[in-house]
Amino acid sequence: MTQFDLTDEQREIQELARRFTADRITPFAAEWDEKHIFPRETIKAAAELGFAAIYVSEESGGIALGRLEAALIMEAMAYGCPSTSAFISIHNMASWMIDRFGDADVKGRYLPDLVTMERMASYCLTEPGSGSDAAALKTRAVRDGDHYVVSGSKQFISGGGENEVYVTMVRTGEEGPKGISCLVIDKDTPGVSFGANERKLGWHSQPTRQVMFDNVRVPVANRLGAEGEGFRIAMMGLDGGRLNIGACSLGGAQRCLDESVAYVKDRRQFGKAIAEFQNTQFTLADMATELEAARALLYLAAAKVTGNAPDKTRFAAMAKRLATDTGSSVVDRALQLHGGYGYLMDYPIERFWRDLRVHSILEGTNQVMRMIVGRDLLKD
Ligand code: FAD
Ligand code: 2MC
Repeated sequence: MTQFDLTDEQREIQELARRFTADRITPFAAEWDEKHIFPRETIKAAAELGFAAIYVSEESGGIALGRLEAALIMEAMAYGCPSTSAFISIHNMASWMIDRFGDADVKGRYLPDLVTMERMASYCLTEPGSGSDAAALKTRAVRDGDHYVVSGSKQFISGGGENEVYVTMVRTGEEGPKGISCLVIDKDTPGVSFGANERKLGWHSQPTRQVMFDNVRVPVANRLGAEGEGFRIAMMGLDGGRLNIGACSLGGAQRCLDESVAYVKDRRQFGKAIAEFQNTQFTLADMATELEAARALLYLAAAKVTGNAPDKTRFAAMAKRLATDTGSSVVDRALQLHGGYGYLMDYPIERFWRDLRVHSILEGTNQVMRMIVGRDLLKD
């Protein structure tokens, strides 16, 4: 039985994240959403708990936990604000890539500030012409002595303009995945500029901008891994990122389920609490069942990524697909159970509905997730 349960240490970390969320996130999230406030101080406070470097090694200042622990933390924080939780997840992904693939020099120059969130990191893969087909990216890095000269643009970059560090996939060689390398680029390097903050349906607590590179000189020493390894590094980062995005959907959906359980007991129509209608009970039952099933798969996938299992990428894709689609479907039913009030900003449901919707699109669309799973099933 124990293999299906969390350990005491995992429960402690979950409890820590839940307390942090209740104190520092939940009371403020509606205002961040409405006024488009980026809660930098709150995010830095999360770093004090180690949440900026969850699976960064201890030698580099991280807390060196596994992917299940990361999912528990993301899930707990998303109970208050999925957008803020996901922002912290992306920072974790970029920081892990530096720790895992950087040499001692680059780690020493970046990680001390990233683990405390003195500096924050973005992940730059998508371009205007290449989203799902990420290996078609065109941003060029041409070698010039001990520098690369980088030109091109990245689209939809979370934290763009706000963050100090950009872990960026660039083309140093041939077309396709083998010609891609990964560079760490500072915000204040001459030639780096940003587009306008995108106007979005949700994820209002963090900015999304285009990042432009115009002959930006980046030291060769800022490359992670070897030339041509960038695509694999980017994909390995996403194995963990996708788990976290799925966990953000689980946390947001759990909040809406809990809100619904309270609401239906209180709201009366036709002379009784709406909780007494069988439709209400069956709807809640399905929401809870589907959420638990998605959670079980996500935790299993997280254990596989921690354990470097051969099928980890397939499981991360399956879990991201199921958790994000289920999360949105649960929140949609929560909104329906709230009737017209669910549509109002006086209740939190519509915010979660908007925030979770993008989880089926970013870090690989759910069609791309099916592509990864389908290809893996048919590979032999
Ligand atoms: P497309 O690739 O143009 O897809 C359009 C549609 O076609 C989708 O439904 C897709 O599933 C479908 N499709 C495409 N190819 C296939 C296929 N072979 N088979 C079946 N269907 C297919 N990117 C970053 O690098 N860093 C970030 O920080 C980041 N943050 C983001 C934040 C937000 C708010 C958003 C909206 C996006 C962010 N992204 C980021 C980009 C995100 O990863 C992409 O939007 C996503 O990968 C999809 O790419 P696209 O938008 O170009 O859509
Ligand atoms: N781990 C390690 N290596 C991997 C890997 C993984 N998870 N996935 C792919 N690779 C390797 C793969 O093994 C291959 O190497 P080799 O030929 O040596 O075997 C190489 O990478 C190329 O892989 P594919 O042949 O599968 O590449 P293809 O171009 O066909 O498609 C696809 C890859 C569609 C899966 C990839 O382009 C993809 O994930 N697209 C979605 C893009 C995406 O997720 N964007 C998210 C942006 S970040 C974001 O949204 C945020 C909010 C931060």
